[in-house]
Amino acid sequence: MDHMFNKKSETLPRRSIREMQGKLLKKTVKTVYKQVPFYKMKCKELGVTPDDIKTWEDVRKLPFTTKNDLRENMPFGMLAAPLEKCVELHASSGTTGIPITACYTQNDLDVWSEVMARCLSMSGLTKEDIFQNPIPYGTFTGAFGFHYGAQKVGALVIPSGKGQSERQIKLMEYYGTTFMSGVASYAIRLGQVAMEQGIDPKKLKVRNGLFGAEMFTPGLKKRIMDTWDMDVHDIYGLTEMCGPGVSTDCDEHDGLHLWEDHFLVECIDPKTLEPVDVEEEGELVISTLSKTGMPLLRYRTRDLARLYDQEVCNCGRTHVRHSMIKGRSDDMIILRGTNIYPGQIESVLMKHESVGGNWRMILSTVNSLDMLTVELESKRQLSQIETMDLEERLKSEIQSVLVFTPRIEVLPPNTIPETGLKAQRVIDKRERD
Ligand code: DLL
Repeated sequence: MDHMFNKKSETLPRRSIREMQGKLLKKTVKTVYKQVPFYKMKCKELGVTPDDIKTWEDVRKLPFTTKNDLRENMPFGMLAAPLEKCVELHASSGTTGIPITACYTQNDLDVWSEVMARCLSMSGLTKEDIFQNPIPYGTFTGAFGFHYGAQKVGALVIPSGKGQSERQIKLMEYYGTTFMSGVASYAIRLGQVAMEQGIDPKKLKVRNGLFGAEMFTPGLKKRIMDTWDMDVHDIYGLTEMCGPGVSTDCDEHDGLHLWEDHFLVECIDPKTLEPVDVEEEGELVISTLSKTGMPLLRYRTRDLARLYDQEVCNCGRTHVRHSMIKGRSDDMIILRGTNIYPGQIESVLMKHESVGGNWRMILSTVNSLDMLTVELESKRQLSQIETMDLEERLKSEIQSVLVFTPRIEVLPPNTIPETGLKAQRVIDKRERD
């Protein structure tokens, strides 16, 4: 059963949430207008001043912020507080160019711990839990966010870091870990490593897990639940906002509650930049309402999701829910004129009991034509006949989704190389003109 860490805030009447958002937004705009040259310039271009912001709906008068805007002002140009007020720095993994750097004031760390404590409690964490945190401690926000939040709940935190998977399993066995955090694909990897060591993950004491940081279909979620015999919750967040802690799904498992007393979310059509209708898919755009280190206005996350109608959820929380993240708008691949999201492939793969959790798509050019090869690990070593049978079935099922036939390669367990923090689902080797 989930538990509310901060019942008063989590069940605020909607009207109070909206009033609060209006006030906090106005305060944030006032600060960035004064302290951040980038925002002063952008607001002037649009002819908007802090006095124009009266209610939450006035957010639409404000300028957007893109990842590129951040890059151009990195590392410290977007700060609204002087560096001497900042006490911690985090940065995104920066696979493409300049890392996005965020500096936190003590206030920001307090807010982060609070929203993480809410997310963790919502996923079942209590002070009786032994909480293992198999995420690298470093500039990536993951480990510290979970660490601060779990301590705030009062759980016993094992800061095990990432890597050394055999050791992670030993720690779980030795200390009797009951709750695990992490990057979704790593939970699968750990399960396999346990089995290779002759330990059935189900026999360990881990009963709850909170995972995120990457695309994570219901199929993969179920796979983790079955492997570990645990309940799994999904947590969303990004370095620009705080790191993990923006939203999580409650026990209803019907959307992720986004903490509206700290974040103001919109859902827009990435082409027209206009709001989409309720329940319609669009890009999440988020403004921070309580940050003092690097507050952001209308940050374009590039993450695609749907915002649900704002009725009260059965769990009692009043904060808006969004669907799981379908993927990033820049994850979409165009292959022979067809738009593909990696999630579509994952959904097909995870329906098959004999498919393991690790997989990737390799795009190549053969005779001037785009080619898709889906590489996947089987859960256990398969015979030649079983392999051929699985390949044939996957070929036709994926073809019915994509309209053309991919090549399928079934590999033995644990053969797809680890790619660092997050799984790399797409490898594009296509020749460009
Ligand atoms: O990944 C923060 C985080 C750490 C979230 C641990 C959850 C757990 P970044 O490295 O800045 O921060 O990457 C943020 O990851 O814009 C999404 O595209 C993706 N992402 C994060 N959580 C989810 C999720 C962390 N639950 C980017 N589902 C975001 C799908 C997610 N994608």
